[in-house]
Amino acid sequence: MGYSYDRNNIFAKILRGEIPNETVLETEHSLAFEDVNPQAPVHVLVIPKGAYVSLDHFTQDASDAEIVDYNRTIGEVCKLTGVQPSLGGSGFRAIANTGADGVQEVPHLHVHIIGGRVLGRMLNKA
Ligand code: DGP
Repeated sequence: MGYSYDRNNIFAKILRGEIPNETVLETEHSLAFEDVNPQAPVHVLVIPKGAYVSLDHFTQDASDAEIVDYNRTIGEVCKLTGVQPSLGGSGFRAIANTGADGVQEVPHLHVHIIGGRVLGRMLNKA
């Protein structure tokens, strides 16, 4: 079963400029913007511009240029938002919810960069 990308998902609309966003950083292959429903003082979403459903889709099918750009963008967001420990920040969590068990709401790869407060343990016991 291959990957099926929904061109009408919300992040595809953001990339086409049909829905506004608060951009943190834009590069050739990636866009970082504020989450509309922040869970912490820092909550930025980083997405590739390409049509990738999930992290596994992206890491298997994206070009080397896209993968490098995307990872560098994540790093740059950590700097720009002040969460990077090596620059005096208090750390962060990077989350890529995927599929049904991962409770992914928007079917376009996004990494959440969340910080600015102590985030607690990684998972609650179900
Ligand atoms: P996830 O559960 O990992 O698929 O998280 C989706 C995130 O996307 C959630 O934190 C809220 C955010 N989100 C949903 N719609 C919009 C939108 O229209 N604009 C922005 N900036 N964020 C959105």
